[in-house]
Amino acid sequence: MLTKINHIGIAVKSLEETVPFYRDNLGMEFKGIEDVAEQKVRVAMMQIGESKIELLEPTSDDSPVAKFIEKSGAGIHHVAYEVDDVEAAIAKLLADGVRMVDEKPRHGAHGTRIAFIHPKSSNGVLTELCQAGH
Ligand code: CMX
Repeated sequence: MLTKINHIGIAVKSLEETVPFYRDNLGMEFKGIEDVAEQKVRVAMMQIGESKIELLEPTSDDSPVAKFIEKSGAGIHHVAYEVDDVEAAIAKLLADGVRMVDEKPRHGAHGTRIAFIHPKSSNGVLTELCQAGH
């Protein structure tokens, strides 16, 4: 069902303050910033080899990422796994009794279709299913 890790999401207070560390100190390639209105976040995608780091800045106080930073501070927020068919993956997990945040796919960054597994069902790690955009 899962084909590889698509990206690791990291919650940050400010992209402007954080991107230079990943780009200049760690030497990752900055792929640009995208506003994901549906998720109330601004996203900077950083590329390192075939792996990606997604920096997430909340755009409003009621953003899930704002709530996360308030409770836990900035840091690793979720792990995203790539799937070929996000609907099929959701259906399999629901049939297995796994609690989904999203029972239907939502729009993620870069044209992806995403769905989150609730952290209560994945041992405290917010887990994202991510189907690449076409
Ligand atoms: N990792 C681990 N646990 C998390 C978490 C995270 N990132 N975010 C929330 N939780 C935990 C909370 O600590 C809380 O635990 P307790 O009940 O033990 O206190 C529990 O989950 C519920 O959290 P909440 O914020 O009080 O309640 P909500 O149900 O409103 O929100 C969640 C939780 C996961 C559904 C919400 O944060 C969410 O929908 N997240 C997904 C959306 C998102 O993060 N989008 C940005 C990514 C965009 C992209 O990749 O393109």
